[in-house]
Amino acid sequence: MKWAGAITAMLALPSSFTPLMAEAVKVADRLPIIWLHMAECTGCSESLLRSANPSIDSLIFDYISLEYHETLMAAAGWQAEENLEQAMHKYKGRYILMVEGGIPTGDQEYFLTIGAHGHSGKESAVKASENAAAIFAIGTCSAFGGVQAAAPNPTNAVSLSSVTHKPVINVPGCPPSEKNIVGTLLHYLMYGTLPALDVYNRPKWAYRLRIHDLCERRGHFDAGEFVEQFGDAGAKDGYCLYKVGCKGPYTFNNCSKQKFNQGTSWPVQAGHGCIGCSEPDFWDVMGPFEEPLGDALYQTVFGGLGADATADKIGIALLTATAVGIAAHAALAAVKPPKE
Ligand code: FSX
Ligand code: SF4
Ligand code: F3S
Repeated sequence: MKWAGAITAMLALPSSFTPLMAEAVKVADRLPIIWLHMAECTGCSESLLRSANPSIDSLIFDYISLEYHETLMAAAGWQAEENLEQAMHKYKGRYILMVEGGIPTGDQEYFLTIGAHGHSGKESAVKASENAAAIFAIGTCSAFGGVQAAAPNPTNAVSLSSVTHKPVINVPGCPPSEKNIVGTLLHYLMYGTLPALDVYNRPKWAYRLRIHDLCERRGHFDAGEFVEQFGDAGAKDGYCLYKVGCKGPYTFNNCSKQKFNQGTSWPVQAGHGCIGCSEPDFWDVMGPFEEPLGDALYQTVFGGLGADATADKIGIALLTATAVGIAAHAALAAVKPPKE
Protein backbone atom coordinates (compact mmCIF):
# COMPACT_ATOMS: atom_id res chain seq x y z
CA MET A 1 0.00 0.00 0.00
CA LYS A 2 2.92 2.31 0.71
CA TRP A 3 4.27 1.65 -2.77
CA ALA A 4 0.83 2.09 -4.34
CA GLY A 5 0.47 5.37 -2.43
CA ALA A 6 3.79 6.65 -3.80
CA ILE A 7 2.84 5.75 -7.37
CA THR A 8 -0.60 7.32 -6.99
CA ALA A 9 0.96 10.56 -5.80
CA MET A 10 3.50 10.50 -8.62
CA LEU A 11 0.70 10.24 -11.16
CA ALA A 12 -0.91 13.28 -9.53
CA LEU A 13 -4.01 11.30 -8.56
CA PRO A 14 -5.92 11.87 -5.31
CA SER A 15 -4.81 9.57 -2.48
CA SER A 16 -8.25 7.93 -2.57
CA PHE A 17 -7.00 6.13 -5.71
CA THR A 18 -4.35 4.24 -3.73
CA PRO A 19 -6.42 1.08 -3.06
CA LEU A 20 -7.48 1.00 -6.71
CA MET A 21 -3.85 1.25 -7.79
CA ALA A 22 -2.93 -1.62 -5.44
CA GLU A 23 -5.76 -3.75 -6.91
CA ALA A 24 -4.85 -2.88 -10.50
CA VAL A 25 -1.27 -3.94 -9.99
CA LYS A 26 -2.38 -7.21 -8.36
CA VAL A 27 -4.71 -8.21 -11.18
CA ALA A 28 -2.43 -6.99 -13.95
CA ASP A 29 -0.01 -9.72 -12.92
CA ARG A 30 3.07 -9.67 -15.12
CA LEU A 31 2.27 -7.57 -18.11
CA PRO A 32 4.40 -8.68 -21.09
CA ILE A 33 6.81 -6.00 -22.33
CA ILE A 34 8.91 -6.04 -25.47
CA TRP A 35 11.62 -3.36 -25.43
CA LEU A 36 13.47 -2.63 -28.67
CA HIS A 37 16.69 -0.66 -29.09
CA MET A 38 17.09 1.51 -32.18
CA ALA A 39 19.74 4.22 -32.72
CA GLU A 40 20.56 5.70 -29.32
CA CYS A 41 22.95 5.63 -26.37
CA THR A 42 21.00 3.28 -24.04
CA GLY A 43 20.57 6.13 -21.57
CA CYS A 44 16.86 5.36 -21.43
CA SER A 45 17.56 1.80 -20.26
CA GLU A 46 20.10 3.15 -17.79
CA SER A 47 17.41 5.45 -16.48
CA LEU A 48 14.93 2.58 -16.14
CA LEU A 49 17.54 0.65 -14.15
CA ARG A 50 17.57 3.46 -11.56
CA SER A 51 13.96 2.71 -10.80
CA ALA A 52 12.99 2.68 -7.12
CA ASN A 53 9.44 2.27 -5.80
CA PRO A 54 9.23 -0.27 -7.34
CA SER A 55 12.86 -1.30 -7.69
CA ILE A 56 13.87 -2.61 -11.09
CA ASP A 57 14.12 -6.20 -9.82
CA SER A 58 10.70 -6.17 -8.22
CA LEU A 59 9.37 -4.39 -11.32
CA ILE A 60 10.71 -7.15 -13.56
CA PHE A 61 10.04 -10.12 -11.30
CA ASP A 62 6.78 -9.08 -9.64
CA TYR A 63 4.94 -6.69 -11.90
CA ILE A 64 5.97 -6.96 -15.51
CA SER A 65 7.39 -9.65 -17.69
CA LEU A 66 10.26 -8.20 -19.67
CA GLU A 67 10.11 -10.63 -22.58
CA TYR A 68 12.81 -9.00 -24.70
CA HIS A 69 15.38 -6.32 -23.90
CA GLU A 70 18.72 -6.55 -25.66
CA THR A 71 20.82 -5.04 -22.89
CA LEU A 72 19.12 -6.78 -19.96
CA MET A 73 18.32 -10.28 -21.19
CA ALA A 74 20.65 -13.25 -20.90
CA ALA A 75 19.90 -14.65 -24.37
CA ALA A 76 22.05 -13.71 -27.36
CA GLY A 77 22.24 -14.38 -31.10
CA TRP A 78 19.70 -16.78 -32.61
CA GLN A 79 18.23 -17.51 -29.18
CA ALA A 80 17.47 -13.83 -28.60
CA GLU A 81 15.75 -13.47 -31.94
CA GLU A 82 13.71 -16.57 -31.27
CA ASN A 83 12.62 -15.15 -27.90
CA LEU A 84 11.40 -12.03 -29.65
CA GLU A 85 9.43 -14.01 -32.25
CA GLN A 86 7.92 -16.22 -29.56
CA ALA A 87 6.95 -13.30 -27.34
CA MET A 88 5.23 -11.50 -30.23
CA HIS A 89 3.36 -14.70 -31.09
CA LYS A 90 2.44 -15.81 -27.56
CA TYR A 91 1.30 -12.39 -26.38
CA LYS A 92 -0.19 -11.19 -29.66
CA GLY A 93 -2.39 -8.17 -29.04
CA ARG A 94 -1.48 -8.14 -25.34
CA TYR A 95 2.10 -6.96 -25.04
CA ILE A 96 3.33 -3.43 -24.46
CA LEU A 97 5.94 -2.33 -26.96
CA MET A 98 8.57 0.07 -25.70
CA VAL A 99 11.00 1.44 -28.25
CA GLU A 100 14.16 3.37 -27.39
CA GLY A 101 16.03 5.27 -30.12
CA GLY A 102 15.55 6.99 -33.46
CA ILE A 103 14.89 4.93 -36.58
CA PRO A 104 17.07 5.28 -39.70
CA THR A 105 14.98 5.31 -42.88
CA GLY A 106 15.16 5.66 -46.65
CA ASP A 107 18.49 4.81 -48.27
CA GLN A 108 19.99 4.77 -44.79
CA GLU A 109 17.51 2.27 -43.31
CA TYR A 110 20.17 -0.47 -43.13
CA PHE A 111 22.57 1.73 -41.20
CA LEU A 112 20.80 0.04 -38.28
CA THR A 113 20.38 -3.73 -38.36
CA ILE A 114 19.52 -5.98 -35.46
CA GLY A 115 19.95 -9.69 -34.86
CA ALA A 116 21.17 -12.70 -36.72
CA HIS A 117 18.91 -12.11 -39.73
CA GLY A 118 20.08 -8.55 -40.15
CA HIS A 119 16.59 -7.04 -40.03
CA SER A 120 16.63 -3.27 -40.18
CA GLY A 121 15.59 -1.39 -37.07
CA LYS A 122 12.62 -0.03 -38.98
CA GLU A 123 11.46 -3.53 -39.97
CA SER A 124 11.69 -4.73 -36.35
CA ALA A 125 9.87 -1.69 -34.96
CA VAL A 126 7.08 -1.82 -37.53
CA LYS A 127 6.58 -5.56 -37.10
CA ALA A 128 6.53 -5.38 -33.30
CA SER A 129 4.09 -2.48 -33.35
CA GLU A 130 1.52 -4.38 -35.46
CA ASN A 131 0.24 -6.57 -32.63
CA ALA A 132 1.06 -4.48 -29.56
CA ALA A 133 -1.69 -3.53 -27.12
CA ALA A 134 0.01 -0.20 -26.54
CA ILE A 135 3.16 1.45 -27.83
CA PHE A 136 5.45 3.75 -25.86
CA ALA A 137 8.26 5.71 -27.50
CA ILE A 138 10.81 5.87 -24.68
CA GLY A 139 13.18 8.84 -24.88
CA THR A 140 13.43 11.83 -27.17
CA CYS A 141 15.12 9.78 -29.91
CA SER A 142 12.16 7.46 -30.24
CA ALA A 143 9.59 10.20 -29.61
CA PHE A 144 11.04 12.84 -31.95
CA GLY A 145 14.20 11.51 -33.64
CA GLY A 146 16.59 12.94 -31.04
CA VAL A 147 20.32 13.30 -31.51
CA GLN A 148 20.39 11.07 -34.60
CA ALA A 149 17.88 13.33 -36.32
CA ALA A 150 19.80 16.50 -35.48
CA ALA A 151 21.02 18.38 -38.56
CA PRO A 152 22.34 17.08 -40.90
CA ASN A 153 20.68 13.81 -39.83
CA PRO A 154 23.10 11.50 -41.66
CA THR A 155 20.99 8.35 -41.12
CA ASN A 156 17.69 10.04 -41.98
CA ALA A 157 16.50 9.05 -38.50
CA VAL A 158 12.86 9.60 -37.61
CA SER A 159 10.54 9.08 -34.66
CA LEU A 160 8.68 5.85 -34.00
CA SER A 161 5.37 7.53 -34.78
CA SER A 162 6.66 8.31 -38.29
CA VAL A 163 7.02 4.62 -39.18
CA THR A 164 3.90 3.10 -37.62
CA HIS A 165 0.25 3.93 -38.17
CA LYS A 166 -0.56 2.80 -34.60
CA PRO A 167 -0.99 5.34 -31.79
CA VAL A 168 2.25 6.03 -29.94
CA ILE A 169 2.58 7.52 -26.47
CA ASN A 170 5.72 9.63 -26.31
CA VAL A 171 7.80 9.60 -23.14
CA PRO A 172 10.59 12.00 -24.14
CA GLY A 173 13.69 13.17 -22.30
CA CYS A 174 17.29 12.36 -23.10
CA PRO A 175 16.82 10.26 -21.11
CA PRO A 176 13.36 10.39 -19.53
CA SER A 177 13.38 9.83 -15.78
CA GLU A 178 12.74 6.34 -14.48
CA LYS A 179 9.57 7.73 -12.94
CA ASN A 180 8.17 8.87 -16.26
CA ILE A 181 8.90 5.48 -17.85
CA VAL A 182 7.50 3.39 -15.00
CA GLY A 183 4.68 5.84 -14.29
CA THR A 184 3.45 5.69 -17.89
CA LEU A 185 3.49 1.93 -17.71
CA LEU A 186 1.65 1.85 -14.40
CA HIS A 187 -0.87 4.35 -15.64
CA TYR A 188 -1.62 1.96 -18.48
CA LEU A 189 -1.74 -0.96 -16.04
CA MET A 190 -4.25 0.88 -13.93
CA TYR A 191 -6.58 2.24 -16.59
CA GLY A 192 -5.94 -0.02 -19.59
CA THR A 193 -6.25 3.04 -21.83
CA LEU A 194 -3.97 5.76 -23.12
CA PRO A 195 -3.46 8.62 -20.66
CA ALA A 196 -4.45 12.20 -21.46
CA LEU A 197 -1.84 13.52 -23.88
CA ASP A 198 -0.56 16.93 -24.96
CA VAL A 199 -0.08 18.02 -28.59
CA TYR A 200 3.12 15.98 -28.82
CA ASN A 201 1.44 12.86 -27.41
CA ARG A 202 3.23 13.20 -24.09
CA PRO A 203 1.28 12.11 -20.98
CA LYS A 204 -0.04 15.25 -19.34
CA TRP A 205 0.48 13.87 -15.83
CA ALA A 206 4.24 14.13 -16.43
CA TYR A 207 4.68 16.81 -19.12
CA ARG A 208 1.96 19.30 -18.26
CA LEU A 209 4.12 21.93 -16.57
CA ARG A 210 7.31 23.71 -17.55
CA ILE A 211 10.57 22.94 -15.75
CA HIS A 212 10.55 26.63 -14.82
CA ASP A 213 7.14 26.41 -13.08
CA LEU A 214 8.36 24.34 -10.15
CA CYS A 215 12.09 25.02 -10.26
CA GLU A 216 13.84 25.37 -6.90
CA ARG A 217 15.72 28.41 -8.30
CA ARG A 218 12.55 30.18 -9.43
CA GLY A 219 12.63 32.62 -6.52
CA HIS A 220 16.00 33.85 -7.78
CA PHE A 221 14.65 34.23 -11.32
CA ASP A 222 11.77 36.33 -10.03
CA ALA A 223 14.15 38.39 -7.89
CA GLY A 224 16.47 38.95 -10.86
CA GLU A 225 19.34 37.01 -9.26
CA PHE A 226 21.28 35.20 -11.97
CA VAL A 227 24.44 33.17 -12.38
CA GLU A 228 26.47 35.30 -14.80
CA GLN A 229 29.06 32.63 -15.47
CA PHE A 230 29.67 29.14 -14.18
CA GLY A 231 31.59 29.12 -10.90
CA ASP A 232 30.78 32.70 -9.88
CA ALA A 233 29.38 33.78 -6.50
CA GLY A 234 25.81 33.53 -7.81
CA ALA A 235 26.45 29.92 -8.84
CA LYS A 236 27.61 29.14 -5.32
CA ASP A 237 24.45 30.74 -3.91
CA GLY A 238 22.22 28.69 -6.21
CA TYR A 239 21.03 31.62 -8.33
CA CYS A 240 18.94 31.13 -11.46
CA LEU A 241 20.72 29.66 -14.51
CA TYR A 242 18.72 31.49 -17.20
CA LYS A 243 21.59 33.72 -18.28
CA VAL A 244 23.91 30.72 -18.67
CA GLY A 245 21.41 29.09 -20.98
CA CYS A 246 18.73 27.35 -18.91
CA LYS A 247 15.83 26.38 -21.21
CA GLY A 248 13.50 25.54 -18.31
CA PRO A 249 11.00 28.24 -19.34
CA TYR A 250 10.50 26.50 -22.72
CA THR A 251 10.57 22.89 -21.60
CA PHE A 252 7.64 20.77 -20.50
CA ASN A 253 8.69 18.04 -18.07
CA ASN A 254 8.49 17.20 -14.37
CA CYS A 255 12.24 17.03 -13.56
CA SER A 256 12.06 19.91 -11.11
CA LYS A 257 9.50 17.98 -9.07
CA GLN A 258 10.38 14.30 -9.54
CA LYS A 259 14.16 14.52 -10.14
CA PHE A 260 16.31 11.56 -11.29
CA ASN A 261 18.20 8.61 -9.84
CA GLN A 262 15.64 7.85 -7.16
CA GLY A 263 15.06 11.50 -6.38
CA THR A 264 18.78 12.30 -5.87
CA SER A 265 19.19 15.25 -8.18
CA TRP A 266 18.40 16.80 -11.56
CA PRO A 267 20.28 19.03 -14.02
CA VAL A 268 19.47 22.41 -12.44
CA GLN A 269 20.24 21.12 -8.93
CA ALA A 270 23.58 19.89 -10.27
CA GLY A 271 24.34 23.44 -11.47
CA HIS A 272 23.68 23.34 -15.23
CA GLY A 273 20.61 24.75 -16.92
CA CYS A 274 17.97 22.56 -18.49
CA ILE A 275 18.87 21.97 -22.17
CA GLY A 276 15.27 21.26 -23.17
CA CYS A 277 15.86 17.56 -23.72
CA SER A 278 12.19 16.55 -23.76
CA GLU A 279 11.22 18.95 -26.55
CA PRO A 280 11.13 18.06 -30.28
CA ASP A 281 14.38 18.89 -32.13
CA PHE A 282 16.00 20.23 -28.99
CA TRP A 283 19.50 19.66 -30.39
CA ASP A 284 18.74 22.09 -33.19
CA VAL A 285 16.30 24.55 -31.64
CA MET A 286 17.52 24.92 -28.04
CA GLY A 287 21.17 25.63 -28.72
CA PRO A 288 23.57 27.10 -27.89
CA PHE A 289 22.97 25.28 -24.62
CA GLU A 290 24.88 27.72 -22.43
CA GLU A 291 23.39 30.90 -23.82
CA PRO A 292 19.87 32.22 -23.36
CA LEU A 293 17.46 32.09 -26.27
CA GLY A 294 16.63 35.65 -25.29
CA ASP A 295 13.62 36.83 -27.21
CA ALA A 296 14.34 34.48 -30.13
CA LEU A 297 11.00 32.74 -30.52
CA TYR A 298 11.11 29.06 -29.78
CA GLN A 299 10.02 27.40 -33.02
CA THR A 300 9.73 23.74 -33.86
CA VAL A 301 9.37 21.88 -37.13
CA PHE A 302 5.85 20.92 -36.04
CA GLY A 303 4.39 24.13 -37.40
CA GLY A 304 6.16 26.32 -34.90
CA LEU A 305 3.43 25.76 -32.36
CA GLY A 306 5.57 25.16 -29.31
CA ALA A 307 4.53 22.46 -26.87
CA ASP A 308 1.29 24.19 -26.05
CA ALA A 309 0.52 27.04 -28.38
CA THR A 310 -1.44 29.22 -26.00
CA ALA A 311 0.60 28.65 -22.89
CA ASP A 312 3.83 29.00 -24.82
CA LYS A 313 2.86 32.31 -26.33
CA ILE A 314 1.96 33.61 -22.92
CA GLY A 315 5.19 32.15 -21.51
CA ILE A 316 7.31 33.75 -24.20
CA ALA A 317 5.60 37.09 -23.72
CA LEU A 318 6.31 36.88 -20.01
CA LEU A 319 9.86 35.85 -20.65
CA THR A 320 10.45 38.78 -22.96
CA ALA A 321 9.09 40.99 -20.19
CA THR A 322 11.45 39.21 -17.82
CA ALA A 323 14.35 39.86 -20.15
CA VAL A 324 13.51 43.53 -19.76
CA GLY A 325 13.40 42.91 -16.00
CA ILE A 326 16.83 41.32 -16.15
CA ALA A 327 18.26 44.36 -17.91
CA ALA A 328 16.58 46.69 -15.41
CA HIS A 329 17.90 44.62 -12.54
CA ALA A 330 21.40 44.68 -13.97
CA ALA A 331 21.26 48.46 -14.24
CA LEU A 332 19.99 48.73 -10.65
CA ALA A 333 22.58 46.31 -9.33
CA ALA A 334 25.29 48.50 -10.85
CA VAL A 335 24.27 51.51 -8.77
CA LYS A 336 23.25 49.66 -5.60
CA PRO A 337 25.72 49.85 -2.68
CA PRO A 338 27.58 46.57 -2.14
CA LYS A 339 26.03 44.07 0.29
CA GLU A 340 27.07 44.50 3.92
FE1 FSX B 1 20.20 8.06 -25.07
FE2 FSX B 1 17.71 6.69 -25.14
FE3 FSX B 1 18.98 10.22 -25.19
FE4 FSX B 1 18.04 8.82 -26.98
O1 FSX B 1 17.67 7.99 -24.11
S1 FSX B 1 19.68 9.33 -23.27
S2 FSX B 1 20.31 9.39 -26.87
S3 FSX B 1 16.78 10.01 -25.67
O2 FSX B 1 17.20 7.07 -26.88
O3 FSX B 1 19.45 6.24 -24.99
FE1 SF4 C 1 15.09 27.32 -12.85
FE2 SF4 C 1 16.03 27.61 -15.26
FE3 SF4 C 1 13.76 28.80 -14.61
FE4 SF4 C 1 16.08 29.66 -13.63
S1 SF4 C 1 15.42 29.71 -15.80
S2 SF4 C 1 14.18 29.34 -12.47
S3 SF4 C 1 17.22 27.75 -13.34
S4 SF4 C 1 14.11 26.62 -14.72
FE1 F3S D 1 16.07 17.33 -19.71
FE2 F3S D 1 15.73 19.72 -18.77
FE3 F3S D 1 14.89 17.68 -17.40
S1 F3S D 1 17.51 18.96 -19.82
S2 F3S D 1 16.38 16.13 -17.87
S3 F3S D 1 14.13 18.34 -19.39
S4 F3S D 1 15.82 19.52 -16.58
